[in-house]
Amino acid sequence: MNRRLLLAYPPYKLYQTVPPLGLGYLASYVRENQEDTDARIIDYNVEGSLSSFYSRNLSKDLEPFDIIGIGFMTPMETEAIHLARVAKGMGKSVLFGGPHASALPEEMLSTRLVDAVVRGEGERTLVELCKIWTEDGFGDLSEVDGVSYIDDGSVKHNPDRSFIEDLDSIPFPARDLLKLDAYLVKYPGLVFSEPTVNIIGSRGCPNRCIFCASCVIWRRKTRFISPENIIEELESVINDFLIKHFNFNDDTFTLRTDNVIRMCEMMIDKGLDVKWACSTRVTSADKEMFEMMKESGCTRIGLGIESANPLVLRNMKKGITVEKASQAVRLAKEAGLEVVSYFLVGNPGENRKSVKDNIDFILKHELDSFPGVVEPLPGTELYEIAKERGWLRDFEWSQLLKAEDRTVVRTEELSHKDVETLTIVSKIVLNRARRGLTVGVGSLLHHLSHRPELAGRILFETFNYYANPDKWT
Ligand code: B12
Ligand code: SF4
Repeated sequence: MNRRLLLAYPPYKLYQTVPPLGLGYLASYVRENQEDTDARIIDYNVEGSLSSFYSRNLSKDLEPFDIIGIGFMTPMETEAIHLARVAKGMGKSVLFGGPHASALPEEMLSTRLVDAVVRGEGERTLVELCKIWTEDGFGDLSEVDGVSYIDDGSVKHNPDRSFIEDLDSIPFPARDLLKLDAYLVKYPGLVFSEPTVNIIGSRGCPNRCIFCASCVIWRRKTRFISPENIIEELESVINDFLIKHFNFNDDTFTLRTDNVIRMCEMMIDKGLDVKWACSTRVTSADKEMFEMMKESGCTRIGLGIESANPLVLRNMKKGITVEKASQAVRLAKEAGLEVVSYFLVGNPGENRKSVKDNIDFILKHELDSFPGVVEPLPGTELYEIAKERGWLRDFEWSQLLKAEDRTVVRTEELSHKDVETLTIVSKIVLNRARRGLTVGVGSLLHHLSHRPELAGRILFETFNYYANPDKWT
């Protein structure tokens, strides 16, 4: 029987966004493996503003479909539930997937708006669900690995779905179902100012950083797409969409140096003439690889450093050292790559001294980085630690990562307000140092007006920093 599947991505208030690749993969996999199912995608991030989502006639969007599959991250929970409520009200079958629902299947099912939560990798599970769908809804869910559902009033969690071993066997994401142009109009200049496509070369990360939720979906197993397959995907994007700028969205793109070097060689040999960027860990920094990357068109690399304090790095189980981070920045810069790095404030062990270490590191290495607050995402070790130690404020999941510099987690030495204040002061100080006095003062005024309740603290800490930076500990 013919089924109509809508994969929907709720809106999220972020200054920039990119197409949801996960939904693109699901759609292409269904298209290839379940011919009687017509899959479509709506990303509400490019369909209007966050507020217009609530006034929009969603029933009109959902009407043509039988199954509504909603993928989302934690800050989008409220909007995902709103969409599910409209869909259920119309008698549709509703599925939740993605990192938030995978971490909290019971909570999601307790809304009674969802037929099943698809945990982890979704392609094969979704195809099986489409197979058992009839006009009466999903049939027997008990045999479908990777789903949680309610049976006879109680929640059932079927065994985890095994991973697709050969990632090359998954068709390229259905970019034809995504309004690629809309992202470029609404969110220009995400990585490059030219039209850019996001792409991945691997799934999963083997590391154990306590704040990271990648493991919720990928369970710390890493699989790689072959360099040949990546090149084929790049060529297909160049041919189909005339786009030659790419941003690799992998957790740790350079985990396999040999794969990266092979991919770069092919890019050069084929004269692809692309520009690209990626993110990785400082532990996989390699001179030869960085040089090849540069030669093949890579202009920018993101490094997850997170902290320049040894104790905080140890506590967050980052598995890197400050020295290694310095070396990676140096190697990347020597190869001619622009370095973007990420720093977090509020992991266990954080105090004034460790925040100052971050500022010193960023200044010493002339990085254009601004620390952000860490948030306890569901399914992470940080959430468990913070809960056990009583470090969490009362909060709703949908609040997380919604507003800049707001956190619900404290540390041994820093209160919630301290974590927020020190993050803001880091930004002011770094703006002043890297971009000049006017920008520094502008940054101070901006934060004072946005956080009037923290104004006294911000002024006090900023004054203290400049009075004697070396004693700001
Ligand atoms: C690239 C990326 C981004 C990009 C692009 C996001 C996008 N629109 O796709 C950018 C930089 C914009 C981004 C932003 C954010 N991100 Co992000 N992001 C990632 C990253 C590194 C890769 C995502 C990806 O493409 N994966 C590849 C595809 C194949 O996997 P997938 O999307 O998970 O989809 C699969 C399954 O989840 C499942 N599935 C997903 N949806 C559905 C729906 C249905 C119906 C079904 C059946 C299955 C299903 O099947 C898919 C195929 O197997 C992940 C980490 C990771 N490794 O997954 C973090 C991650 C998803 N991001 C995260 C977060 C927190 C954010 C932000 C909230 C951060 C912030 N400061 O605001 C924002 C949210 C913005 C937004 N609305 O998009 C967290 C999410 C945790 C959580 N509990 O929500 C992750 C896990 C990072 C982490 N290490 O903790 N992100
Ligand atoms: S290295 Fe990156 S992706 Fe891997 S666990 Fe740590 S933060 Fe997550």
